[in-house]
Amino acid sequence: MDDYSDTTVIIPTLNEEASIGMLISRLLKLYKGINILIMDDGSKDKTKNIVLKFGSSGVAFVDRSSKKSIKGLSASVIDGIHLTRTKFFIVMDGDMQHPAEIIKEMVKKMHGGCDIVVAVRKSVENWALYRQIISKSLIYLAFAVLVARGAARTSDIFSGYFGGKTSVFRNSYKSNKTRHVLRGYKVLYDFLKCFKQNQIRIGEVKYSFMNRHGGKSKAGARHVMALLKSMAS
Ligand SMILES: Nc1nc2c(ncn2[C@@H]2O[C@H](COP(=O)(O)OP(=O)(O)OP(=O)(O)O)[C@@H](O)[C@H]2O)c(=O)[nH]1
Ligand SMILES: [Mg+2]
Repeated sequence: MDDYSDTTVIIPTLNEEASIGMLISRLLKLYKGINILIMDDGSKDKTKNIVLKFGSSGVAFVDRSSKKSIKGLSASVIDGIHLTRTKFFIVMDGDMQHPAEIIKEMVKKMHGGCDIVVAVRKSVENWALYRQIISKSLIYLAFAVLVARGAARTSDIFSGYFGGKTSVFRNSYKSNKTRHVLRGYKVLYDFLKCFKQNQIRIGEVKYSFMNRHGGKSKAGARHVMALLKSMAS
């Protein structure tokens, strides 16, 4: 069995009691030595209790609710990247929409020299038509912004499932802090726009996006506004 102790899986959470326990068990079972970092923004359900039951065996829970720092998905991921103690990290959702099985391939690509590895969605199942139209238009616009700036790109610029070399992301953030929309949702996009196209090596792994396993979606109109701000900064 391969050893995954050089990788940390960062999982931002907000009320994910329906799936977080199952997801952590799955990661620990599949990947020997893996580190898991739960970045929680003050879940009001049992998320915290469930995570703490795993003890300190490679699973850490960060309660951001008491912190004065900005709350948000991007803010939580960026904090997680700074708390990561391993050479590599992977960000994934806590609602089982991101299949844990492909982490093996993602880590392989990072070991092979990729600075960033993006899990690329093959299909989005069961999305309402209006959500598909809005999503497609925003993708074209955001992609065009990257092309116009000669910035790095990949076939799924809005993927929430990605990873990379911890040092590469930390250094980029240090030089581009003000370009990150911390309350936003598109943390990968904020990083891509800060790299030049030939500056970094990007790898891709394909997967099918699944429906949420219980819990509620937090995606909404305010995140579209945050994204427009991202494109402009
Ligand atoms: N820490 C933190 N996590 C968040 C926040 N908003 C969402 N999350 C988590 O980020 C992940 C993605 O959020 P989702 O609501 O599933 O977003 P989505 O996958 O685009 O939307 P659905 O397809 O409807 O599930 C989940 O693990 C959420 O619990 C937040 O403000 N802070
Ligand atoms: Mg989700």
